[in-house]
Amino acid sequence: MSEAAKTLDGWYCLHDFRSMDWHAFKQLSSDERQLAITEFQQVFSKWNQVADSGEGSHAIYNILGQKADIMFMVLRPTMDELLHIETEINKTTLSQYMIPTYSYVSVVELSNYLSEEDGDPYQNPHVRARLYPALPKSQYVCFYPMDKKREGEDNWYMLPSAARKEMMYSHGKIGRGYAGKVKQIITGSVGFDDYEWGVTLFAEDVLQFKKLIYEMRFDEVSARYGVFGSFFVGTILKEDAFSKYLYV
Ligand code: 76R
Repeated sequence: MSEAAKTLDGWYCLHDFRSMDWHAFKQLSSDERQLAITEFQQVFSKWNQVADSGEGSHAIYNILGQKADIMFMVLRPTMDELLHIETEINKTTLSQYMIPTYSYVSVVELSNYLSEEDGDPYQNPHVRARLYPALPKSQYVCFYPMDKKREGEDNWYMLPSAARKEMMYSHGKIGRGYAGKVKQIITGSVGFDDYEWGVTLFAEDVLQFKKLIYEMRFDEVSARYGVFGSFFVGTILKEDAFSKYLYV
């Protein structure tokens, strides 16, 4: 048996995708629509209080294309809090006009391929900043789930740890070439959802997602072992623009 990668695990993560049922929403009077928006904004203000106290983080994006209209990405110290948040969204009036289209459950993950440090990593401020991240307010987001292949000769999990380490070094090197352009958050989902990881990327220039992901496709770890789910790309939905977005 090859040695399992060791992971550090941070905040739990829910990616919750919804599509607007504009037809149904338009049937409401403008007063009813306004009430639904105001009620939903109260949910946001609770999330903001949590974020301000450093007990979690969230990001809200408009998704382009027909897979969804809105993505809520929420980070919390426990999975139970995410369950509470999902239920809270579902109980709002606005959610009656939103169709759930996809969701992803995972936990912020750092693996030990490139860093073998002394001491308790959970006490290291640099590590903590990555395990419990305040999500950036970048203009664009890109999310997709992925696996590492387990097929015949191409089985990531049968490789000796030194071989995986070498490939992850090359992966990290490409990634670092995008420092300052793309911020990535890797969340682990083995045992939690259908793929093994969620990849969430943030950038100010949407084209950098394509450039980074394309470059990685030619790198062995992605070229040989990467298996990808659906891609979602979107633009930030700032809270002050929320009622404008919902104006019909
Ligand atoms: O944690 C670190 O920053 C150290 C290096 C590193 C690890 C261990 C790293 C760097 N990644 C790691 C792990 Mn990554 N990453 C992806 C994708 O589309 C594709 O081809 C793959 C999707 C992108 C775009 C990306 C970006 N990475 C992982 C893992 C877990 C692997 C495992 O445990 O087997 C996955 C699934 C994954 C996938 N990676 C980086 C980036 C970027 C931009 C970096 C540089 C980060 C930086 O140094 O700032």
